[in-house]
Amino acid sequence: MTTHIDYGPQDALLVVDMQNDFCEGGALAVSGGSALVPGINAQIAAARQGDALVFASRDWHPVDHASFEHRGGPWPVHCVQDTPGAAFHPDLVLPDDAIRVSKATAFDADAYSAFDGTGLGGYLRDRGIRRVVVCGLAMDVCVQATAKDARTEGFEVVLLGSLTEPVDPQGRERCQEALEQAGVEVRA
Ligand code: VGL
Ligand code: ZN
Repeated sequence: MTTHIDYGPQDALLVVDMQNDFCEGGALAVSGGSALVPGINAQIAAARQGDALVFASRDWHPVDHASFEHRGGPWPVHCVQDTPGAAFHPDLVLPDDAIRVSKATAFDADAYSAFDGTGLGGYLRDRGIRRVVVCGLAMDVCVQATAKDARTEGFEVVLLGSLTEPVDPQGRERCQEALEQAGVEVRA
């Protein structure tokens, strides 16, 4: 069942990193990633219906990014700019006016949060946004960092718990507790 959010013009839906490399068959696949797509599409439709803003972040690394194993980083090569793995999931229905946010684009730095180095916080404030609704991948990496930063930036934050999956299958509870501690409302 889809979580019902009563979207309005002061809300932003932030779909985090629903890219091929984070879904089944991708370089850094999160189990259950692809299965989130229909529910996320329903949220996008509901957000538009309620005149909320829709954002989609993407991990968008240059070749030889500092986070890759061959550069001493923790991750296999993933989400290299303009490769199929970096593309949004083919079934994700992103309206043309959804705002794409690229992150972690520098050679020498990683950025897990969609707010990190993007100017997103200021932009949301300029648009009069008060609440940010978050879903996507991965729960224990970029979703967690993004939801925490959204709180730090002063927004009310709702995480759609059934529309996110962690890299570490054991990570869900720990992650949920940390987020609730940070003032994020986690909804089923
Ligand atoms: C992510 C690992 C490395 C994510 C990004 O989007 O959750 N995870 N880079
Ligand atoms: Zn990455």
